[in-house]
Amino acid sequence: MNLVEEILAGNRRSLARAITLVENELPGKQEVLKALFPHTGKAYVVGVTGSPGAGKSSLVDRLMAEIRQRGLTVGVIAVDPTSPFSGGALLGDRIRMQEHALDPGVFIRSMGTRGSLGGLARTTKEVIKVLDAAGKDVVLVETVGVGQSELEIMHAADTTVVVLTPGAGDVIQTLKAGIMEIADVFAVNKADLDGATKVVTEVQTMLELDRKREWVPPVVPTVSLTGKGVVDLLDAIQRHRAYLVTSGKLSAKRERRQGSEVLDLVLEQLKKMITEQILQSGEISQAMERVLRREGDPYTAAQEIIKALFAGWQPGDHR
Ligand SMILES: Nc1nc2c(ncn2[C@@H]2O[C@H](COP(=O)(O)OP(=O)(O)OP(=O)(O)O)[C@@H](O)[C@H]2O)c(=O)[nH]1
Ligand SMILES: [Mg+2]
Repeated sequence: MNLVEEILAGNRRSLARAITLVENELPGKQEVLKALFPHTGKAYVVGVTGSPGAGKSSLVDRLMAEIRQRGLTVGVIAVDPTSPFSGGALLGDRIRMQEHALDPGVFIRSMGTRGSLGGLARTTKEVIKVLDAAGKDVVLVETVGVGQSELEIMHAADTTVVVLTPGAGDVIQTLKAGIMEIADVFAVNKADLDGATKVVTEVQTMLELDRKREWVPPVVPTVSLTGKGVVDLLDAIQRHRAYLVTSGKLSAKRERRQGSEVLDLVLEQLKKMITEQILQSGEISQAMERVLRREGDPYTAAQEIIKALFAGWQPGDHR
């Protein structure tokens, strides 16, 4: 059996190997992704995001257990853009993995940055597909909601859970970070602490101001330390899923996602091809020299380069 067949047959070691392949851009990555693609599209993807320390990991742990209780299998991707490690090297997640090592219905993977953040978003989407093809019913993706790249990761989710806490100014911070708009469900975690009820009311009030919403995100208090509210949280996620399915929005969302994936691949490929051609063209290095000698400006140089590039452009010339 080859790697792809082993993954489809439920082999965990092969699944882990394929993810490493994808994450580290190793040879054969594209072949594996191509062969797995026809088997994707079944998993439900739930993104969990929020400020650092909001309790995302512990909440994901609880959700995972509850999903298993309901007889479904689950894959977890913990994205940590601050970590240079990957492949499950994060300590906390290694402990998690040990706890669930005997449960074949669970697969957990941590991902850190390797190269650019833009790359991390793409790799995460690819790993989601691998878990999807491997037959996981639900894929949970945890990421700190701080930057553009994390927002982009959340675009891969069918349902996005934004985790807030009674911590000072958390709602304002989240608003500023632009992750309030992407929430389909709010979890107000650490509801055992003072001020949780106030946060729930704050968010509900804010949501009421925006009456155009067809789907009003539920606001669910949770305590991930004890598991309180986690059943309600998963119910809220299920309700959102049902809403997406019955309104036809799920397939629309996924179609859009698929389209932009193809476009992204085209642009990425084009960028490589054009860069190659620019570097090969002698005219272009002359233009750059002129800029270096202050005989020409970068703007004119760029225009000249584009002109030269497309003058010699032969569609179909490449691969
Ligand atoms: N009081 C209280 N503390 C909690 C709760 N959930 C998590 N914590 C604590 O909050 C801290 C952060 O929890 P994590 O689950 O690691 O939070 P996180 O959002 O994944 O953190 P990062 O991944 O570092 O951003 C830990 O010390 C937890 O013990 C809760 O429901 N109540
Ligand atoms: Mg975490």
